[in-house]
Amino acid sequence: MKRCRVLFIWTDIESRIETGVIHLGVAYLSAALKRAGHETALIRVLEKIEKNEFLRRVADFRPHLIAFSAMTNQFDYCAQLADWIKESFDIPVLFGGHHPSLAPEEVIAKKSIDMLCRGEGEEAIVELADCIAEGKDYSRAANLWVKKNGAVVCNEVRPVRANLNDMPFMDLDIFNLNEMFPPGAGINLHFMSGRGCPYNCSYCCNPAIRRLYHGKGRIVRFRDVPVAVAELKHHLKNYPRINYFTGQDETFTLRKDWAMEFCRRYRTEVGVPFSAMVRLSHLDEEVMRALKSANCDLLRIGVESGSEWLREHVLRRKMSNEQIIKVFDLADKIGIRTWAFIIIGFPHETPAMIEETFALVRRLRPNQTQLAIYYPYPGTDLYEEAKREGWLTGETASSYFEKPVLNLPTIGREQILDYYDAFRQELVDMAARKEGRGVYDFVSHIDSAATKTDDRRFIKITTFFEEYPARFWLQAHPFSEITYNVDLPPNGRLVFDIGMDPTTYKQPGKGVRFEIEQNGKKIFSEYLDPKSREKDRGWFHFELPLRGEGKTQIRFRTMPAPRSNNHYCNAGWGRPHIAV
Ligand code: B12
Ligand code: SF4
Repeated sequence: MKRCRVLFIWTDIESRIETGVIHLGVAYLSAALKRAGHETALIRVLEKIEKNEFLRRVADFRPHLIAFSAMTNQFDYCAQLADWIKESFDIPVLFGGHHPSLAPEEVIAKKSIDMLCRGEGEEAIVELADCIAEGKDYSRAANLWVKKNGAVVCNEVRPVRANLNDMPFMDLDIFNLNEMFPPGAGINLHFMSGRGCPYNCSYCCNPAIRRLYHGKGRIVRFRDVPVAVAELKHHLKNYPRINYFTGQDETFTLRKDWAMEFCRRYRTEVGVPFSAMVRLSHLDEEVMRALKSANCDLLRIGVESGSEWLREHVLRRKMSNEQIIKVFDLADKIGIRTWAFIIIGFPHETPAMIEETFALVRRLRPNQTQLAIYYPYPGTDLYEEAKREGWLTGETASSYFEKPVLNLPTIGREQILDYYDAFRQELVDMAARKEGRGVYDFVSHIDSAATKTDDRRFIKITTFFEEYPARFWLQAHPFSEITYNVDLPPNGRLVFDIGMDPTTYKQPGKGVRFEIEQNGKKIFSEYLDPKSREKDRGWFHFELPLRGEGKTQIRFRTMPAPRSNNHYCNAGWGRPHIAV
């Protein structure tokens, strides 16, 4: 059989995700395609890309099929890339992922999108690639919506794949992990052991996906523990630099017997630290102790709101604040770090409810908190309500950290943003204190700093999993200048790392000069050129004594090497903070 060359495209524009993250969907789809004898490659777009550069990369692979994976927030940008492709090449363009699955009419209406896949895509994309390779008609392939002769053929999804045990393990080679993570650094690998969730939270896509598969089998599935563990061992063997696993199953402990068995096996057969996402109602002391003994050092827990009324009546998550506090306290007692997911700006939410959320988080004292602004995802119950009530504005956002997109009668958009900005800073300071990271965390005060960049350049905060725990970094695309006015404690030390985004190492250009001034006087200057000097690859740690106390100005500056093409030149200040 002939081979089909499938080129995946995954964009991640301004969604503030960690650099060292893989796409599990693409990893499994690529594995399924390779097992069927096809070829795959991936273009990962992390910042807006120039048209010619993008088209050159597409042409390099000579694909027979272009496969976009698109979540709602990234869809507009993906659609633009699809337009560019169609202007230059005659290659079929397929969209898959949550947005095409749950908003298929909107997606298929785009002129440059030839077809979409709803739901899980392994079988569908293999069938499609087989047909393309053999020159056969694929318009009747289950899960696909295909444009044909001016109409759209809408095929049903195929039955749920009941047995996850025989799926091939993720294809990690497609991501170039060794380039994503700088030499010498560990790799944090994301994994998932099962699929589906039985709950009905009104803001989440899982119930909508379950509805898509109504009558097609049970959507909640777990792989057998030996298989799930075997996959992790397999990756560990191929990538010995893996020193952390991040669990992405949303309800890892849903089946207690499964979780207990996983912990037992993981402890003896894998052992490297890992984190798990868990639903509060499935966390008792026994499970938590088992997780701890298996080397789970972080539990990521959905709290969402501090208002019991909102949780029960709007979010459909009936649990008491007391129950939540008990779980976080227990984690503290057992010695597992905690991460709380929080969202503000929900329909029906009032300022008083947001205050309740903040009060609860202050009480929980999580090690990390992810604060998001509610975004309505098509197909979810809350989205449908917002649509019915006329709260949708038609605006979109490239991430759920950007801005509210609903006009709600209970709270204004500006007010949500004010709460968001104020609390985000408090949260990073709270985390810094709990994790012992000094007295002033520059990352948390970025909004009050004066920043300066020029035209296409930016300063943003990202988390970067070069090693665990994740480092926050101020990512700057030179030239950049960030000026803080700090109330300096006596004997303060400035603690920070410098480095460049490893994904830029192989790109054209040169290095970056990093400078720091205290009250206008240069106290630090260092040049890194990891593109041409191996020894400059990685993160470099510094601690500088700061003179004086009280009102002090600290300025961080990054500058590209003069006269060099430094389009790819992201420089980072790794977790700068003041310690005493
Ligand atoms: C892990 C995870 C992440 C990770 C990894 C993201 C990634 N791109 O893989 C991180 C933390 C980085 C993340 C970030 C975001 N996430 Co997220 N994330 C998840 C989570 C918990 C699991 C996803 C997963 O790995 N599933 C397992 C794999 C195997 O499934 P899959 O990726 O869905 O892929 C399957 C199918 O969708 C399909 N498929 C997917 N792509 C394609 C492409 C083609 C061509 C085909 C044929 C099929 C296909 O086939 C795959 C295999 O069966 C889900 C919740 C969930 N249960 O799905 C939320 C979820 C996907 N995330 C969500 C969101 C909103 C985001 C962000 C936009 C948030 C933000 N910052 O604003 C970003 C976007 C990042 C990005 N640009 O990709 C939403 C998506 C909603 C929507 N309608 O788009 C979800 C559903 C959570 C929710 N709110 O309900 N996320
Ligand atoms: S929010 Fe969590 S528990 Fe609720 S439906 Fe989604 S995945 Fe399940």
